[in-house]
Amino acid sequence: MHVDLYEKIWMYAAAGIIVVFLAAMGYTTVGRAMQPPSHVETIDPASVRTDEEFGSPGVTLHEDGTATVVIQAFMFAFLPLEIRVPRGRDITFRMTSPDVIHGFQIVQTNGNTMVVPGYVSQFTTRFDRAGEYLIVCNEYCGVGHHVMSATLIVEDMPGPSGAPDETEGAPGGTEGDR
Ligand SMILES: [Cu+2]
Repeated sequence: MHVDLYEKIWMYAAAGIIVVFLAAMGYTTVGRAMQPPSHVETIDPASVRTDEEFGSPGVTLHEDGTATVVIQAFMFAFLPLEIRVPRGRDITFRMTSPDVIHGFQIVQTNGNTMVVPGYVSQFTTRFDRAGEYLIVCNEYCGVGHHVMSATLIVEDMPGPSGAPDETEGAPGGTEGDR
């Protein structure tokens, strides 16, 4: 079958683009550890504000030094507005929405997830650099979308009781985050 030269060029170009897209997905998933929150946990959106866990969002520090952050994402803010977590430890973020779909992105880190009403989004990451990070909503959610932000403060905190602090001796942290 005869295929015109220009037709061939476009066919190869289209196939090449698909290969590039798949390679980019593979690289960000495996190389940069960007994965969608994988577990499925449901919650009634109408009961989020009175829920035992999500009704009182905040940071819980655990005895082993890790922390859990419970967050409510709603039109048009995050609760809590300011989140303080320890540097160099596993931080688990748990969040849900009582209204529409929001995004939760900790700028310049791999902390990024959709927040879908009816579901609990969860991911665990750690921050090696102390300082202030901006959290934004990256899913358009209504007229106040552009003001929907919060602050993450990563700071050195005393290590878990009885165990030596593994982050000691590395002030300022290593470059970038995992
Ligand atoms: Cu939003």
